Amino acid sequence: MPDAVLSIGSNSGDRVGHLRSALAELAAWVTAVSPVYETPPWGPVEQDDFLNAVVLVSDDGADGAEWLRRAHRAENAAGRTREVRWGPRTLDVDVVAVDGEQSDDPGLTLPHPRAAERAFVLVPWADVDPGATLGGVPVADLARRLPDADDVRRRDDLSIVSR
Ligand code: PH2
Ligand code: MG
Ligand code: MG
Repeated sequence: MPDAVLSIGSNSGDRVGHLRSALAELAAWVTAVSPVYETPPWGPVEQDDFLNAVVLVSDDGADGAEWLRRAHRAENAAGRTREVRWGPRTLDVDVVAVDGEQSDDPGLTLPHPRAAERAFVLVPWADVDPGATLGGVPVADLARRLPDADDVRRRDDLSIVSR
């Protein structure tokens, strides 16, 4: 199990640039990055498609609260402003899971309470960590059960990892 699993997404402005900027901010801790997926907007707000990816990060000294601070720092560095809940954003960095940590703190619920319903999280997560589980269930199985799992589209033409 990696130390933490982060979901990154963008559906406004330079989407690839924003995802790259998230990786640059988190670079010291990144151990693996999933492929990029084009995903239809999830939730009640009508908006443009997102680009999403899942990033595995590792740092012995960091707990969930620290990953959340780092996630917010990465969002701020990409010029993120707070807007409509579930609405369009330049960069969203969500903490999905932290090394078995469980929390029902409203400021940081772990694992992320809606991760199991979101193909845009589960599909790239299963890609980058095929053995991953969520609540004891393989992430790949959870992904397969979602009716919209086929709507997320892998964009192998896009790269967010510098090489
Ligand atoms: N993020 C949201 C709301 N809806 N839909 C997709 N496909 N991807 C996202 O990252 C996303 C969303 C709010 O954070
Ligand atoms: Mg989010
Ligand atoms: Mg968020």
